[in-house]
Amino acid sequence: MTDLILHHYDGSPFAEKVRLMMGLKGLTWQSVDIPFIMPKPDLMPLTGGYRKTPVLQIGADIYCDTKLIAEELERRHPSPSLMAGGLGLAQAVAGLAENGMFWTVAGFVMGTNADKMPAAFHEDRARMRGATSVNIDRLKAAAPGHAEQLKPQLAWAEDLITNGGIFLAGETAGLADLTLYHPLWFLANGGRKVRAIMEPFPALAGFMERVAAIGHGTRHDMSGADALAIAKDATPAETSGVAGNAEGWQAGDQVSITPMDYARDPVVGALVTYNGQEIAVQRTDDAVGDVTVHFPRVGFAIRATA
Ligand SMILES: N[C@@H](CCC(=O)N[C@@H](CS)C(=O)NCC(=O)O)C(=O)O
Repeated sequence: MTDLILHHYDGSPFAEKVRLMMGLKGLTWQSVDIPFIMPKPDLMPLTGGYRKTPVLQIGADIYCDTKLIAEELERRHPSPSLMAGGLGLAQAVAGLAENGMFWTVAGFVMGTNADKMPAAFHEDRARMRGATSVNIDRLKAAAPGHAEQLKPQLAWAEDLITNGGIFLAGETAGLADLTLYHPLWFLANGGRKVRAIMEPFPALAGFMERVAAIGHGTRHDMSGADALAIAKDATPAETSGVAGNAEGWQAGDQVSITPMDYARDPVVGALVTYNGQEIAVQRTDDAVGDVTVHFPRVGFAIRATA
């Protein structure tokens, strides 16, 4: 049986990025369907509080954030490589696709479809962003502004595609393509009214077809309870340890790790990895025993708790 367990839901764009990683590498994986709003009762024992989607579980090791998931999949399953064009290209594309486009797409899709979404969804996302209340009228009124912000970014995406080859780095698909693709996929799935904004950019449609053809590898469903039992039976893998760092963190320090952008739920544990790219804590939970929760260093804050 495969040891790759992806906790995700079908509508999640960031999860689509990882499903395509599985496809690009031809991997077989277990799919645990998680709720798209809190509470996420079978996920929290694994992550210790991190709630974003997706999360990759390998035994008692839990990988948070798609940037780290990509690197971990590449480390464990190097061939075929995800890194066509290099990791730097993928991170640069992420600046446009995930820091820029994703938010304008989300604002445009949510604002345009606000009346179709359940109140619980709006409340959850407002809480996740740190807002104290939901204002549907303001969401709707902001949609045209998001659309205008999005148009130049779609033109830049079109420009990247037309100046690339079949894929951004030439003949071979890589992480940069999956990174650019998933906000476009979100937009394309947002209904006829929002999809129309892509019409002046014909290269986007061809690019999306080529990336979609990569597929998702081989997916098997698994229950959340089975995933918890697997974590409980497993032991966290050896880590690369805590290397010297300007902040002075030492192995075993009790720390909290928190996303710096949104969904700032702290994960508390003993620091076991700090290697420049990645940080990880080990923690214990009755449902899963000892688990190591891994994060990218970039974009996450570490604070001492003891
Ligand atoms: N930087 C994160 C972003 C993940 C993210 O924001 N995912 C969205 C879904 S596409 C999310 O977590 N939404 C709230 C939720 O699913 O609870 C990553 O690369 O994994």
